[in-house]
Amino acid sequence: MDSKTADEDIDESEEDGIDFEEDENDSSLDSSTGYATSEKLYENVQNVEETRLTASTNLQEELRIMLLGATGSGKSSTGNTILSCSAFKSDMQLSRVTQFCERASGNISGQPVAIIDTPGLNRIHHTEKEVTREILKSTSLYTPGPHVFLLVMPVGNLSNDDKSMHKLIESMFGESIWKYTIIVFTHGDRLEGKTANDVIAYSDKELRSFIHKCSGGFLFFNNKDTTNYEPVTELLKKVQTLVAINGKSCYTTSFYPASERKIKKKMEKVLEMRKDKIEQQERELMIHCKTEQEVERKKQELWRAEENNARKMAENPAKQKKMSMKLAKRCPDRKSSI
Ligand SMILES: Nc1nc2c(ncn2[C@@H]2O[C@H](COP(=O)(O)OP(=O)(O)O)[C@@H](O)[C@H]2O)c(=O)[nH]1
Ligand SMILES: [Mg+2]
Repeated sequence: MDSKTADEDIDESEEDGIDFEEDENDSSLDSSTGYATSEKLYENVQNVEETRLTASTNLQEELRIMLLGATGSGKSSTGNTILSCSAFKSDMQLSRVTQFCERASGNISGQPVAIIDTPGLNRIHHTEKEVTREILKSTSLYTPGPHVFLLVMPVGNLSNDDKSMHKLIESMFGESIWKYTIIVFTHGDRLEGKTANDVIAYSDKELRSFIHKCSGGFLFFNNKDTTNYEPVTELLKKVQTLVAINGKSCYTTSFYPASERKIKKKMEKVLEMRKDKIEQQERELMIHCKTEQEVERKKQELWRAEENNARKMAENPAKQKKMSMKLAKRCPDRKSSI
């Protein structure tokens, strides 16, 4: 495999005279958002693991549900409870927790669902930024976007970590995210005979105001009791109600805060510019790898590296400026911005 870094290649791309100018009429850009369409950018990408658990013959639209929350909050277990099988790794052993977004499909009482599990939004495995990147990337990957986010947290009052995580979520996804959010309190086995509503009624004010913010309300899951399917059917009803309240729309990347949208636009431009190089590297993988699985794994690695580099370029105005100036010298007639 070509061992050149994306940065080195980008310098070469300049030699090739790649145009950094923004083209508003580019047909690869979504006309409403101005971003490159995900179909265009990710047409050959499969950088998340997809597990088809149930061959669904149902023609109903699949509901896309994305799990968010801290490491150890019970996201993967909740995904498994919903799908009634061990689709996601769930463990407190750090080496086994989810590092990348993963998707698994199944159905709830005949309704097709796709669950997207995500790495924890706290700094155990990765830096916060890397996790943020991974989640944002996969949000745009599952076009047009999730119908619902499940914010998974163990039952209890809000800690300072919870509050800063909520701030992080809002800065990543914009305030609109709360319109698409249902809170799932895990460890329902701790209720000790109290009703879920009583637990919330006697919880502190901050938790109750946070629940107010989330349009989908809350429910409790006991992931240790796999014999009780009732919470899962209750969840489906809540998801369907929320989808109705949102006019059957789903969360899209157009809700990203302006700063994130700007980065994303630049990032997609860099990836678009590098498309030929990436495709060339993909062809080389096909020659050098022994099995299809190896090709897929290497492709995932390649895309992760490319996207991380594109993000770094997009986030680093100094580097962009350097690139633009180089280009301007080479091609003085061009408006050089990415
Ligand atoms: N008692 C109890 N344990 C749970 C529940 N949900 C998750 N756990 C445990 O909490 C730990 C972390 O769960 P996991 O799903 O891996 O969390 P994630 O990091 O958010 O994906 C695991 O040991 C689970 O078995 C629950 O409802 N009740
Ligand atoms: Mg997990």
